[in-house]
Amino acid sequence: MERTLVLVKPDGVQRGMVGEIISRLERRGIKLVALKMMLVDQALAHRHYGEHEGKPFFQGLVDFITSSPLVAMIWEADDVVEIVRGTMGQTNPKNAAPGTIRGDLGVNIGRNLVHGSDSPESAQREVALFFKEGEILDYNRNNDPWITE
Ligand code: YYY
Ligand code: MG
Repeated sequence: MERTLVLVKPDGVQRGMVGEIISRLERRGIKLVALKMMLVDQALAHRHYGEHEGKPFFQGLVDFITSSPLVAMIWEADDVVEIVRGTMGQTNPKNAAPGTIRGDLGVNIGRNLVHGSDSPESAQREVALFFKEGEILDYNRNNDPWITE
């Protein structure tokens, strides 16, 4: 089963959007298998956003993501990376479709509320950065047959 890392970034926590964002993902039908609130340090921020090192927005991004607590989660489903990216909307909330998290709740690319891994490979790497295997739970949901055939 595919997994993805989702972060409610510091702006989402500060704005009281944690419940709203989790609720949207829950309603989609995907399964929550790990969740914690944490303060990300510089080292983790650099590793998580390593692909963006050297870009003009990198330092601002690291400062922002380490500035205040965030909520880290792992969600599970077939094709969950693609499903979550769709529910999040485009990177820049200005261009994100209405009905998506970013399109409904944000206006600025540097305050886009949520992170979701961009490929199954990134997801594996990011899940391992944020969670120990023992923090990821394996359980059944009785309504699964009503969500996927
Ligand atoms: O995966 P996603 O979050 O949608 O976008 P990325 O291209 O990976 O960029 C990571 C993060 O960096 C983005 O969510 C906001 C920020 N950012 C920015 O502040 N300015 C940019 N021009 C591009 C990205
Ligand atoms: Mg990305």
